[in-house]
Amino acid sequence: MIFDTATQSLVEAKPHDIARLYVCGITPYDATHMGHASTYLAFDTLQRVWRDAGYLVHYAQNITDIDDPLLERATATGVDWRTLADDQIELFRQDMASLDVIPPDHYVAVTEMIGEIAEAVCTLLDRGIAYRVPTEDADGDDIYFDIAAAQDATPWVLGEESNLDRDMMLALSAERGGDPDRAGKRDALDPLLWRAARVGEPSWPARVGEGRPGWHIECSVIALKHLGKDFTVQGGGFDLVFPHHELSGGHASALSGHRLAQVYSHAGLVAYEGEKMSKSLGNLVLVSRLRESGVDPRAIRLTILAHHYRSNWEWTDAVLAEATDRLARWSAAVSTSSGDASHDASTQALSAMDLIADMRMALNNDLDTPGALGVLDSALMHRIDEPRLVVDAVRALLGVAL
Ligand code: 5CA
Ligand code: ZN
Repeated sequence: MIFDTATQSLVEAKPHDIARLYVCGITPYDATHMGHASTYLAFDTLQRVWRDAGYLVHYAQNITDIDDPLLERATATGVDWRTLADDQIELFRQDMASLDVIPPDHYVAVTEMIGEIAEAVCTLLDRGIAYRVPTEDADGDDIYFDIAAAQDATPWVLGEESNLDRDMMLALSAERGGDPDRAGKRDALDPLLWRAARVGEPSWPARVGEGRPGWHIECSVIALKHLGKDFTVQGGGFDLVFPHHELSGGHASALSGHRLAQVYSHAGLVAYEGEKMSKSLGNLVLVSRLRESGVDPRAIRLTILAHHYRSNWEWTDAVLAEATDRLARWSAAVSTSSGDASHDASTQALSAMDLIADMRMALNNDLDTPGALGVLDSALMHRIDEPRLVVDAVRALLGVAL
């Protein structure tokens, strides 16, 4: 069972055969902060629970390696945007590996998909679900998605995923990369599909006109290509509910005639020093810096897992210290339990299989990692009959090697 943002309820994310998962990837600058790590660990847990239940998992993730914020950062720091993106992607990969996150099967950069995204924009134009808006500072037109036309032509309905009212949508669109005040649009909420080439900005030749893709269409096209339509779970942080997931759902529906995904799942946001940890505010705790300062990545992982994935929580030194203690306690407990040194052999040992069943039950209930940690905390105070089984289960289900 997992919580679905669209229906606001717990639903079975139970694939028929293969579990297909898409999680929105990084825009590669200021990687990898604890907010990123927390979101990717939430879906890593989902993948582990599916695998444990015997499903094959197909997992795709994008890299937004061309977008306004990345270009702005490159300009501000005088670094070539490609170099910035490549360095940050490499750092992200290392951080994820250090945290034992199972990598996606398809890890796809937007810049590898420009041709296919441009063709999708052509298709939407041909179907009358996209339109051109003339520009003053470019030779070609910008191209926008026509929300009203998409709702007429497809089963998709604006708001069915986010459940927000129009005023809220307008506010969030302005805040999160949209341009509700752009003149010439049919609806203020219509999102950009294709941006005509501007002087000094990277662009690619295409049938729709030289330019580069908008944000939401990238994820729709990458997900459709690698997972197909109507896949099992679309994931990301809670900041992506609107406009990003709502509109990538609209684009996918306009392209395929089907829903993007069966379940929309969102991870809560990690804060630091009182505010959402974000690149724009600069209040970042980076995985790589903690690693450099000698923090055990398993303790970082346990810090994140100690919070339910849907809760908003704050990174502090204290939560890291608690996780470091827990790691030490668990490690000591499994080695003592194996050697049986300090436990009274005459008392009844706890059954490893029962303990593992309790962990599974917690995780199957909307990925309740704090519950699973609690099961281990209390069980590991006792002698366990087969501690190796527990070590294996903690490794497989929680990604922590004791
Ligand atoms: N490239 C887009 C998605 S297509 C993007 O949002 N990139 S990002 O680098 O800003 O974020 C990468 C992932 O981390 C997204 O799923 C986002 O929702 C999540 N995220 C960002 N900040 C936080 C935070 N403070 N807490 C939890 N998750 C976060
Ligand atoms: Zn995305």
